[in-house]
Amino acid sequence: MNESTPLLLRALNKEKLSTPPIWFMRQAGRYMPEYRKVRSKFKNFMDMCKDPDVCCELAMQPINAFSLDAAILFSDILTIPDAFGLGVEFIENKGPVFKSPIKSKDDIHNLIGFNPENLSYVYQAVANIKRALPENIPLIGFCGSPWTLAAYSIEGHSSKDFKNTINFITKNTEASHLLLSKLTDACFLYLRKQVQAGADVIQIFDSWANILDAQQLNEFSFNYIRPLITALKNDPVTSNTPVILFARNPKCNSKSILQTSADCISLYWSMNDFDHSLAIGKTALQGNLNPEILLESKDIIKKETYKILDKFKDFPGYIFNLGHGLTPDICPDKVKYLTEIVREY
Ligand code: 1CP
Repeated sequence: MNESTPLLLRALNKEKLSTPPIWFMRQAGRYMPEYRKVRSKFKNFMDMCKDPDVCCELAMQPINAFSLDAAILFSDILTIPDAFGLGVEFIENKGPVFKSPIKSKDDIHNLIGFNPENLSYVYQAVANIKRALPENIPLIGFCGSPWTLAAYSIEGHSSKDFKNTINFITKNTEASHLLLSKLTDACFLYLRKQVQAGADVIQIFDSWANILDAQQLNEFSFNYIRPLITALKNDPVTSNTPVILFARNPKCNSKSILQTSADCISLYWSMNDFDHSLAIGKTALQGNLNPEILLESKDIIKKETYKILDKFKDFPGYIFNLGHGLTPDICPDKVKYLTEIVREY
């Protein structure tokens, strides 16, 4: 890759760069006043996600505010369960709530087939964002991991520990595997459509990897992420599209996460025992800064950011990001300051 190739793609190609590319998980969202202004026009969050022009405007907001090195599709991971007819709603201060969550084996057997065309509003948003972006800024498409989508679909809402889901998969293991394979097929078709519409990179969010023990993590999560990535690598449409995997604080050793064959591992902020030496030349790395640091003073932000940059300065293919998403309580000025000090380092 040459000097004119976007920094994000060079890092994903495992090149050592003097300045890392910068983008942030949840870079579009409630912490930005310009987001809140658009959001106030919609009663339902999902209605906003179904408007491709609004999604384009929202995805461009952080690019315009902070000149980041990548845009991410504005949408949500729960579009897939919604397309399976589970009725996803977002309730103020409560988060997602499903009208018809999965309650039994029969619900899984009777699930309607996934039709990727039902999510054409997402691919239209991808195309619009791609058109709005300068040519040198790549667009990241995304989906939730099959496990994380299954957890919301069974629990029916968010939860700290997803106890009902853990009970369900323990009691209904075979049917749970059927659900996970249906979700894996849906994720593949969905991501393929996003790439056809213009996504340059894909990120898979396994946001609830942390609630599984090591054995369950392999059985219910990585066992589906691995074939999903393999299917993407074997399809002519997606074979050249780099895949980033974010797993929230997974209870596994570095080897098993590397065995997913993701092109890049997005490190949660507390994943400090991840063995970088095993990743050299195999995968790029991303993230690792605790987002809560952004609630601190500029001095502390600088000190903690430099610790992360020192840690990855010799790693071939590091992408600067947080160890999880930006939260609504973070001040946009601090986000701007963070991008400046990374580029000055
Ligand atoms: O009322 C509002 O304004 C809704 C807030 C919001 C936003 C801005 C939600 C609801 N989703 C989003 C956008 C979103 N979600 C994006 C695009 C924005 C960007 O990154 O710039 C992305 C990539 C997501 C992905 C997402 N949604 C994840 C994975 C990332 C992560 O943080 O781990 C998850 C778990 C969700 C579910 C979700 N969506 C929204 C909420 C409140 C939740 C629940 C979170 C929980 O269970 O605690």
